[in-house]
Formats: sequence, structure tokens, C-alpha cells
Amino acid sequence: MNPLADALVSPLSGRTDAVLIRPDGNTVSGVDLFHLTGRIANVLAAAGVEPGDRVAMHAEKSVEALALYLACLRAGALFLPLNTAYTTAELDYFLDDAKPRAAVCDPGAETSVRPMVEGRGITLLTIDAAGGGGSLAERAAAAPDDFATASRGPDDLAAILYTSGTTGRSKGAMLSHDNLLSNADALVETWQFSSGDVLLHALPIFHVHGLFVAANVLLRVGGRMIFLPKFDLDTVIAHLPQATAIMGVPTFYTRLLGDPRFGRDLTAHMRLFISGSAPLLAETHRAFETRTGHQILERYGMTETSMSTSNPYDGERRAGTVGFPLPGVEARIAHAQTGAVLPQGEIGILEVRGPNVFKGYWRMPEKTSEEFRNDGFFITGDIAMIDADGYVTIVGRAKDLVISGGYNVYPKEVETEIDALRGVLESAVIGVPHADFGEAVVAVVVPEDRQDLSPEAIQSALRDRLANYKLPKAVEFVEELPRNTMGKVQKNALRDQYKYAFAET
Ligand code: MLC
Ligand code: AMP
Repeated sequence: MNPLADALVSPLSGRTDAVLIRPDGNTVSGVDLFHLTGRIANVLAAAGVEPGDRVAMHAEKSVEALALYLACLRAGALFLPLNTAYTTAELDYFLDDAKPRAAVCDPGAETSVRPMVEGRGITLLTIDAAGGGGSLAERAAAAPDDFATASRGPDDLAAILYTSGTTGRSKGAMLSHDNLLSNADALVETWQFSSGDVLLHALPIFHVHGLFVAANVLLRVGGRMIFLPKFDLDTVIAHLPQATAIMGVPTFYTRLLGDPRFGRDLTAHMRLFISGSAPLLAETHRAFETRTGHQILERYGMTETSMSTSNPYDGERRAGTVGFPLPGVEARIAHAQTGAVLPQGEIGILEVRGPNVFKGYWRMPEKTSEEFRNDGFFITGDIAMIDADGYVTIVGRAKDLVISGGYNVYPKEVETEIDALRGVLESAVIGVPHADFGEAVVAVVVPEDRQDLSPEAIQSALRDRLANYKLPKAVEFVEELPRNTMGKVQKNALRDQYKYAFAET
């Protein structure tokens, strides 16, 4: 038994039809994908990967990269995908913390990654963006198709996905076979996916959204995916006529709405538009319905929980809400300080419990226990309300977090890097409304001496240290930061002061 491999990978062996459609229109059949997973699993095994080992991936999205995930499932290894935007400096932390047996990167990054694997017992393999080049691809081409899938149980781990922490250090969320499979099943049921569906897949596959929500669901039902390397407006519009459904972050939908080609003609055949990872403005929901006649279906989740709530497929998709708890998931609202469960209609911290909730943070037992209540509810850190009809609305975040284009940026991490720069006295990093990304990162900096430092110098110094989406879109110099009587920086005042900086593009 191997719950995820049995449910997602084994059925591919019987499919001669197309499972993946590449951007150029070429297709990959189920049986071909199945054999590719066998060949890659053989390469991993030859590299010493055993069940329970971690396999890190810092490579561009491709059919082969997806096959690497599926090969890890078959090998019983834990898939550890890393955002391709991470810099070398960021990568080092993950390799040190997760101690993977193998790491897969782009051939172009091999020279910079090599020093990080030496002395750590990590085998370094490469795979290029086209999928056919690199040492992993070459070894796989020469490896046998057959691989005896490793035996795994429902509580065995299938993946570790890192999520940044409010205190700086990223935490690896440990996700089990049952976490992921139960969630895929709940989503299939809620969203009525079937083998006839063709998902336009333009999300990255290093996060929960593109990997587990999108790929697991389509593999589970035996559907197809148009597998695009990234969200490119023209390419997405060109492929929409072949799709039945799309999953995206709100930026996908605001960009589509910004294009005059996008309207009823292009979308009449579509079954479903799903949004998540960041708040979808109610006005975007309404504009989308006016333009296309479709209501976007908004859902809510987290790396630690995969998906927890969703608007209904058949019932009212209420703009500004994230719908109801998924089948098998319980949600409640608790008082931020006391943890007391609050009556319906009150605002507090959202807590969830269910088979979707992760097994804890990798090698951080204390951090794990801090984020769970004694009765097993996970404290999400999102501020929410459940109304009389049961709809959940996310009204804010208790955690100091910016979500930009669906990527999380923890201000603390950016502030730490800025404060370490010469000539900086202190800084405060905030999120302000941004017409394209939803929120934009802005750094408010107190320099020691304005003569010696410029906003451009700060931005360029950060470029080597932080992934590009974490870089401040603006750096503002101030004499001092606003503080309350306790000495705490008043970020609300700063957000208010800079809120119009990017409201229109
Ligand atoms: C790119 N840039 C961003 C950015 N993405 N800046 C802020 N926020 C972002 N999200 C910057 C780059 O650094 C670059 O800057 C410039 O924008 C153009 O880069 P690009 O690569 O061409 O951007 P683009 O392809 O347009 O990407 C935008 C995007 C992408 C929105 C399509 O970010 C994206 O695919 N986001 C999806 C994220 C996601 O999958 N989240 C799910 C997390 S799971 P410069 O200065 O270098 O030019 C999760 C759980 C759940 O949250 O509930 O789902
Ligand atoms: P991550 O840790 O990257 O998985 O991000 C999870 C966070 O994204 C959640 O805790 C929420 O703050 C946010 N999020 C995800 N989906 C939604 C949504 N539909 N509306 C508002 N916030 C969301």
C-alpha cells in the first residue's frame, strides 16, 4: 500500500490518452508519464534515496518536474519543493534544515548550489526548464521503466513544504499521505471534478495551490492538465478554449479582466474558475460575473492545512467570503488572547481541525505545539467571522504577513535584512494595496545619515539576499517610525500613510 501513489500514480499506467498537454500542444499520455515516474524513481534509488528521505527540488516547472514529485511518492521519499525565486543565500538554509538525500536544481544553478551540497551528503542532480536536459533527465532516459513502488501508510509523510515564520526562520510543514489524499477527495467532491475536466494549469508547482490543489485533484479524477510554465496572459487566453476549469490567485483574474479579449465568447464553455491563496476583492468577483456571466469560486487554505473552506459549487458563491468548511473539516472562531471559542457572528482567530491538518513543523516540536489547541484545532493566524448561514469571511491577519500575488512575505525577514545593512538605523516593512499583486511590499527606513544611503542602494543590496517577490517595491526614508506608548511600531499608521502608493497601476 502507498495511499498517494496508489490513488494518483498507478492509475496512469492504464491511460493511453493525454494527461498533460505541453504549451506547444504536444501531449504526454498517462502510461508515458507513469513510465517516466518509474525511471526517475530508479535514478533516485540509485542515488541512495530511501523511503523517508527528503528530495529537494529547486527547478523550473515542467512535465518532468511534476514527474519528480510523483516519483518521490513511488519511492516513499518526501518531496520538498522550493520556490524557484529563492536566492542561493535562502537555499542554503533549507538544505541545512531539511537535510535532503538528493537535491534537484536547474543546470544553470549547479555551480552555485554545488558548494552547499558538499559535506552534507546530498546528491545533486539537475533538470532544465524544458525537462529533457540535465543529469536527472539524462540518467532517467537510461533507467528502466519498472519500479516497485515503496510501501507507505496513511500517516507517513509525503512532502515537506516550507512556510516563512513571523519570527524569521522558515518552518517545514510536514504533510502526510492522508492529509493530501483526504483533501484531494474533499475538493473533487466539492468542486465536482471528473475525468472530462481539462485544467488550465498556470500556477507554480512548488506550493500547495499548484501542486496539491491543482495537480492532485486532476490526477485523482483522471482528468487532463494544460501544463503552462507560468501565468502569461496571451498564452492563457490562447489555451482557454481547450480548458474546462482554471485555478488561480486573484492576480490571474484581475489580469484577465484587464484584457479586452476576455469576455463571454472566450469563457462560455468553461465550467469553473477557482480563486485562492490571497483575498479576492468582492469588486473583482462582481466585475468578473458582469463580464463573463461566471461567478468565481473562492476557497481558503494554507500550507499547513491544504484547503479548509470553499464556496459551494451549486449554492450561492458569496463575494468576499471563503464559503464553508470542506467535508470532514471543522472550523471555529476563537478569542485571540484567551482562546475561548466565540459565538457565531463574532470576529476572532480562525481555527481548523480535520484530516487535512498537517503533522507539525519539521524538527520544531515547540513551535508545533504553540500553534495547536489541546483539542487538536490548528490556530491559523487568520482573523475571521462565521455568519449565521455558515459562510466564513477572512477579515484580516493576526500574523504580520504580506501576501503579494499569492506569495507570502514575512516583514520580519525583510526588516532583518534591511537592518543589517550599513547606514540603516531601523526599518518597518508593510503591505499596501497594489492593483496587480493585491498587496505590495514597502519598506519604511530610518537611515543613520541620508547622505550615505539611497533607496536604490537598499533595493540592490537586498537583491542577492531575498527572493525577487520579497523585494520592496518602494523604500521610503523617514526621520523616525511612529510608535505607541509601549514603544511598538504602529504599522497601521504606516499602512495608512502609504496606502495610495500602488492602488492604481
Ligand atoms: C513576480 N514579481 C512579483 C511577484 N511575482 N512581485 C511581487 N509579488 C509577486 N507575486 C516580480 C518579479 O520579481 C519581477 O520584478 C516582476 O514582478 C515580474 O516578474 P515575473 O516573474 O514576470 O512575474 P509574473 O510572471 O507576472 O508573476 C506574477 C504572478 C506570480 C502573480 C503570476 O507571482 C504567480 O504565479 N503567483 C502565484 C503564487 C502561488 O502559486 N501562490 C500559492 C501559494 S499556496 P523585477 O523587479 O525583477 O522586474 C497558498 C495556499 C493557498 O498560499 O491557499 O493556496
Ligand atoms: P501559505 O502559508 O503560503 O499557504 O498562505 C496561507 C495564507 O494565505 C492563509 O493563512 C491566508 O492568510 C491566505 N489565504 C489563502 N487563501 C485565502 C483567501 N481565499 N482569502 C484570504 N486569504 C487567503
